Amino acid sequence: FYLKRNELNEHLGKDEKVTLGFAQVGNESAWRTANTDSIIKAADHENVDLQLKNAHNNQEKQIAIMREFIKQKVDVIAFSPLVEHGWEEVLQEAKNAGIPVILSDREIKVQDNSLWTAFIGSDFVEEGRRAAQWIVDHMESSKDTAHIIELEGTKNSAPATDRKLGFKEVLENHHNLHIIDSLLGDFTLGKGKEMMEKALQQFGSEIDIVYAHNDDMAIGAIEAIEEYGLRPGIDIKIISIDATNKAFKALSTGKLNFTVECNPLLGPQIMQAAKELKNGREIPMRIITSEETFTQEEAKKEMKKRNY
Ligand code: GZL
Repeated sequence: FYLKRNELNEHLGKDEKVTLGFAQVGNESAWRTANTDSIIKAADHENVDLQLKNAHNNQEKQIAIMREFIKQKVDVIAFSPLVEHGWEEVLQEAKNAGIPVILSDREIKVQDNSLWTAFIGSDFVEEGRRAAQWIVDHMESSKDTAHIIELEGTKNSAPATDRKLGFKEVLENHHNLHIIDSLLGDFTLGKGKEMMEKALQQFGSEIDIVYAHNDDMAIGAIEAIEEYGLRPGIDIKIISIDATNKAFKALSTGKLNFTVECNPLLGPQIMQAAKELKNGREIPMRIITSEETFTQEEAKKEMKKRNY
């Protein structure tokens, strides 16, 4: 009788070394830095041959990197898609080459979901709901109106689309909460600051709350609010998502009011999935990471335990 090589290895309890091509979206935020570190560390720890390339927030570049991996005949491709659309062609090429694809941290919208094998990341709609729920729970009275500025992440990316959706879903039941403007901050501190400056020029002290889709844009908004002469966290409340140490610092100084965690430490799960796929084992289609939320009080305790 004949055992396929990988079955023989499995039988002997020896998995074959995996070559994983990872097309990282960019280095736009502190979250991304922690995510990339986690992937590199986990590959090293799991003895995975990792080829990680950075697409610098450019979809054409990300597709070109994936094509390189197909040419190199890597065992598995993983990527964090910059935006939700435009992946059919390169994913079909990977499928034709027999290379399974893991979606890391961000999902995509394709007609044929057999073009990707697994998604490892968070529920962004829930993150948006949690951000809005904090506002609802902290309004003096449900009669008070609140004017909200939304700083959106990268346009058409899954986190921006879904965090917007989840936030709006909660606001639908609270007509006293109004988003008076949504501006594109592209998940970066610089752009977040620039958009907040614009919002302050237009609305000034009429703004009660800022909802930033990530901590980096929230920090940018804090700088803009201070330069404008108002007190962030007091005159204008600020809520963000990610829970990186930037947020914990701002929470502990009272300049940020709340942050919703989005876990960047996906490396171990990605390596595990890649090894399962390489050795012909099935893996679940969706692996959602667990997450918390942090107030100013909770931040003071939590920040000692975190290293990103
Ligand atoms: C979320 C991730 C987002 C982070 C941002 O999983 O895709 O992209 O929230 C990062 O900080 O830029």
